[in-house]
Amino acid sequence: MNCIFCQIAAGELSCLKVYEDEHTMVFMDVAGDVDGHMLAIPKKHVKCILDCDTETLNQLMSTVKKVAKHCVEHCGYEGVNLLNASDESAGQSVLHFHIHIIPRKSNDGIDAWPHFSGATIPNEEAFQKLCF
Ligand code: DGP
Repeated sequence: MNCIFCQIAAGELSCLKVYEDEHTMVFMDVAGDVDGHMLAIPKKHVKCILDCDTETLNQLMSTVKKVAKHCVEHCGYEGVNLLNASDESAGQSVLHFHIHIIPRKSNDGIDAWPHFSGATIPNEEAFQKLCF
C-alpha cells in the first residue's frame, strides 16, 4: 500500500490524530501553513468526491460537521473553512479523498479564499455548459 493516508488510517504512519471513528479520521496537516489546519479522511481508499460512494461521503461529512462543531463549541473558534481538491486537475496532491478543515475566528487574519484572476467566458456561457 503506497497511499500515505491509507497508511495513516491503518496506524502504520504516525499523525497527530484529532478524531477517529470506525470509518473516518481527522488529523493535523503537516504543511504548517495555517494555524489548526486539519484533514478529514475516509479510512476506505477513494481518490476523491468523483469516485466516492454516497455512504462513505455521508460518513466523512458527518465527521467534518462533528469536528467543526467541536472547534466552535469547545475550542474557542467561531467558524471553519472547508477546502477540497478533487482530481489532479483541481490541485489534488494526495490522491486519497480529504477535506481540509481550517478553524476560524473573526479578525484572525487568515485569507483562506482562493484569489481567482477573473472569468474568461461570460457567466451565461458557463451556465449553458454546466446546467443539467
Ligand atoms: P491536497 O493538495 O489538497 O491534496 O492536500 C494534501 C495535504 O496533505 C497537504 O496540505 C499536505 C498534507 N500531507 C501530505 N503528506 C502528509 C503526511 O504524511 N501527513 C500529514 N498529516 N499530512 C500530509
